Amino acid sequence: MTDTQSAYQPLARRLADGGHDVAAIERALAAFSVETPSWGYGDSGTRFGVFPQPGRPRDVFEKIADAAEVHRLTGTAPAVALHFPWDAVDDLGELSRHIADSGLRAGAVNPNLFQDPDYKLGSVTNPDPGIRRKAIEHLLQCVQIASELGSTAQSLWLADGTNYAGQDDLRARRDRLASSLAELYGALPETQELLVEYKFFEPAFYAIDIGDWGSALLLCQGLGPRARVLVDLGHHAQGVNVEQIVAILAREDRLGGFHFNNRKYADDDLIVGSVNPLELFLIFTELGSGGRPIPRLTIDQSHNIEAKVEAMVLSVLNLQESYSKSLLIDRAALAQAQRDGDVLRGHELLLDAYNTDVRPLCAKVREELGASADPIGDLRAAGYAQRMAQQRTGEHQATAPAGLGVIE
Ligand code: RM4
Ligand code: MN
Ligand code: MN
Repeated sequence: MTDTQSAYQPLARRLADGGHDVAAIERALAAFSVETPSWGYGDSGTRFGVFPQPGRPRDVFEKIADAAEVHRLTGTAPAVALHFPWDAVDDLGELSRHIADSGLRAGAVNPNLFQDPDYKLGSVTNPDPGIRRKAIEHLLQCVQIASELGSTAQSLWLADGTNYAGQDDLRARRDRLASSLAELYGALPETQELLVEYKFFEPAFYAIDIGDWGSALLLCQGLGPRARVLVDLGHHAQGVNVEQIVAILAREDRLGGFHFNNRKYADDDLIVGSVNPLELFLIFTELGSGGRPIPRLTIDQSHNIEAKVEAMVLSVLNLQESYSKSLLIDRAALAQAQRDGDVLRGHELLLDAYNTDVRPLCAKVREELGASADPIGDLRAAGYAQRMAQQRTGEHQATAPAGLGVIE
């Protein structure tokens, strides 16, 4: 018996004895998929400095190679989200072929409206119509890029906002925002959706133009059915109940997906599940209630001091494990406890699932997908990071500047 089987069999038996349909759980796990971000493989740091890692990718093609390694090991990360102009290339056809040849597909396209000096007072909300036009043209160009890459989403986060009361008219900014996004939405082909991401702070200090899920939702409702809200786990005030936001958005059919990461203090972009694994499980618990398909799940992290590919593998594993725990919830018993008004029975049922060690189950499913039972062990044993450090020397294409780890 292999190691995987000897740990798996008692778990599978226990689950089956407890009334679980183990085969159905495994099918759901095998279908689970996550997008990893091209920008999570490249240079990043804090506003105080960047620590370049040997072996980090020099361009988008090498970022795709790292993403392919993560998928090879986990079997669960078949798509890579892209960021423009960071990932701009001369020949999109070549990029598209490289993505496909690497066994991947293009994930969401993320326009970048936060670095050009013209956007100092805002991009699509800017009081200057010429600058608004420039921002809208970038968004329209990203729609084209997504079409050429076969991507099915625009994923938009704006840094727009004001620093002082009186700096600009808040309602006029909202009008400009709504009409700019309406132009973008009008240009979206049927095959693409628009994800609108909110964040309550940074980089503006007074009024953020899309600061919370409610203002994102209102925009989406004004745009049309293919506009949905994207929840980034680092973009709320401390203590906010993110899983409740998930429930509310899902009920309105406006939950577009996630940017997964974890934080201790602000938008720290640490490895998902590393700080608050219970919150992550409760988010998956909400996703599994109500019978809607799982929305787009993307990692949005900044690996400043940790080994980048290993960090991404660990993130995918944390997501896979958290999701599989949510599949173990006895939903019928939970509904009964809720009908009975039995406060702690429902809570215990969640904890039963959360406290199950699902690692053998995930390992078995990964093996069946042709991936690895022990992805981190295999990554280290194969010396991927060392090999890349030898191969990837010389010039690096500029991407995220110093400071992005904090401002994002
Ligand atoms: C933002 C936000 C976006 C990400 C950029 C890099 O804060 O989280 O999703 O695309 O940073
Ligand atoms: Mn994000
Ligand atoms: Mn962020």
